[in-house]
Amino acid sequence: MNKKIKNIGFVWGVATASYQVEGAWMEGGKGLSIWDAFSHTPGKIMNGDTGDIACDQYHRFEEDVRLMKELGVGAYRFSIAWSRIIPDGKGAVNPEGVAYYNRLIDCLLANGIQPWATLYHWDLPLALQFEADGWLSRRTVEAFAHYAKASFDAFGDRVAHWITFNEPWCTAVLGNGLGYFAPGRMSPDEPYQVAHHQLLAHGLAVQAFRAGGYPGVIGISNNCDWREPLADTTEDKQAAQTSLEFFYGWFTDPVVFGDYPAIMKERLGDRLPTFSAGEKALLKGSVDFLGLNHYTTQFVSHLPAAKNAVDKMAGNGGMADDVGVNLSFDPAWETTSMGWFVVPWGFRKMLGWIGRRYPGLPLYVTENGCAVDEPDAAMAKNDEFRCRFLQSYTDAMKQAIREDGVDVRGYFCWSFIDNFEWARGYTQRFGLVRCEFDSLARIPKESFYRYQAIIAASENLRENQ
Ligand code: PNW
Repeated sequence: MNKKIKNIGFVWGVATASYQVEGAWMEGGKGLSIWDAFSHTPGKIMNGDTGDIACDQYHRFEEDVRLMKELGVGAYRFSIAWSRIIPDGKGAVNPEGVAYYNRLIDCLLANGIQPWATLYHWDLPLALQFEADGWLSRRTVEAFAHYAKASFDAFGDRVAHWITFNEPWCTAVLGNGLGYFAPGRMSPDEPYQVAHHQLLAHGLAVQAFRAGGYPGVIGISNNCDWREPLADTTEDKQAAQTSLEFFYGWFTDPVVFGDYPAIMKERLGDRLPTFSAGEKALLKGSVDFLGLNHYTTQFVSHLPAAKNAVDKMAGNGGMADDVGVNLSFDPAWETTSMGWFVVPWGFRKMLGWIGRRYPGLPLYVTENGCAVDEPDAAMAKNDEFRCRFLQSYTDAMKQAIREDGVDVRGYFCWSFIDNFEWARGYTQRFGLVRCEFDSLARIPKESFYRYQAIIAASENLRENQ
């Protein structure tokens, strides 16, 4: 029997986020966001860098779209800055903000590139942090639903792929646990509250999307590193499973099954907020697809229960004590300039784990890529490390699709262009295209051409299953 699956499609794309590339931080009627405030706070960002100008994509998107077309991608994943659409977070829509994304979306479509819009990539309107305590409050949940509906109304006729939240884990753990990202708070319990409110906001946005009858599909982009058991023991295997449930499961179980993983409820007791019956129903099945942002792998071993969460917050990924695991790595692994380990087989295993836990949902890799130390344009143009990274990770993904049968439908490289890398400022370069941050010139790197070749060679990726 012919088992060929024809025309199911596979999308190759590139990704960015508003605060990291747009610049124009006080233009077009935009309100301030928590990242504007955070980056302007002394000591928070390496070298005192800010996203005030970034890659200036706000003014240069036409050039960027031209380069994307040359690259051969079928989709561009960007994020909408909430504070451009609704400057104070909850009031009237700003027509100039809508006009900017209309220009971007129309330019993409005119060049045959599908716009994939993320609603929240961390740049919360500052007014909501001041007035409503940000994601600690239900008022922010309601404001998000209002903003999401305004975006669907403005762009839903042309944007067929929506992502509600980018990596709510980072907002929770890095923003409200370790204080490393905006809003810069340090707490053992706030991550769970902030996570809870982001999940409810996701649920309300999806409800509005479905009720509104907009064409297209909606999902969420959750990040997860692979966790490999250190030893082949029941305890370490259980530790790896627990670790993955506390990471990807924390944000994915609720939107698929309607509740948190049982292990989280057991471990955290009343530190973990609970969903009412109505909220469970709202969340259950609230994604048409899953997104995975994946960067690295670590080993996991069992750690006897430790209760001292506050003292140990900064160790081993922050929540290691709640999770009850110890993280480690193989010194032979190569690292990126972020210090992240390059382990393509971990990516393959990660995709398999998601495919088994959440069967029936299409999976998109909404971010994968690496930072390389590229002090000058000549070194950037010769980014052999990134070429090898992309080749090995996309090869691992192809194995997951063809050999393990995982329903992966697309891959987005992070990132299209070097950009503002959050707390690390401009010290980390993730782009296929170099950005000269003084002249704002764009220079394609060797990896741009490698990715172009990977795309060209993979036209029928899903055909022979
Ligand atoms: C993701 N971690 O961030 C984001 O979605 C991007 O905006 C970012 O530029 C990219 O990955 C590279 O960092 C992450 O510490 C930041 O585990 C930190 C972590 C993971 C993802």
